[in-house]
Amino acid sequence: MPKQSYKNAFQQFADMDKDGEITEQELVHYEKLIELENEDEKSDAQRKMAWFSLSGMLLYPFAVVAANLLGLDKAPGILGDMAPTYFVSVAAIVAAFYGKEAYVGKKSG
Ligand SMILES: [Ca+2]
Repeated sequence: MPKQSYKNAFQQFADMDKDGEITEQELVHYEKLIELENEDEKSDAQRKMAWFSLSGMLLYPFAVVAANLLGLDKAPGILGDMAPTYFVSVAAIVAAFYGKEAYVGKKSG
């Protein structure tokens, strides 16, 4: 049953002139469409990841302060020890993202 409905959905989507047949041209078009959609999703995910990393970096000092205020006496020290590794890793992620954006923008623009 699910197999059937999947096929129907595919047929409806790929069959652009709705004549009930999927020609090679329609298949190529469909393939391109899916490819573009995936590309879009991928760049969305990467953008989200870069923003998440960046906000983590910006909120890091507040986490140290918050841990201190909460009376977690060891947490600020541990966070402080982690900071160098953390900042370098996040900077690498963010740099990779913007580098890629710049490269792709240059290539297509
Ligand atoms: Ca058709």
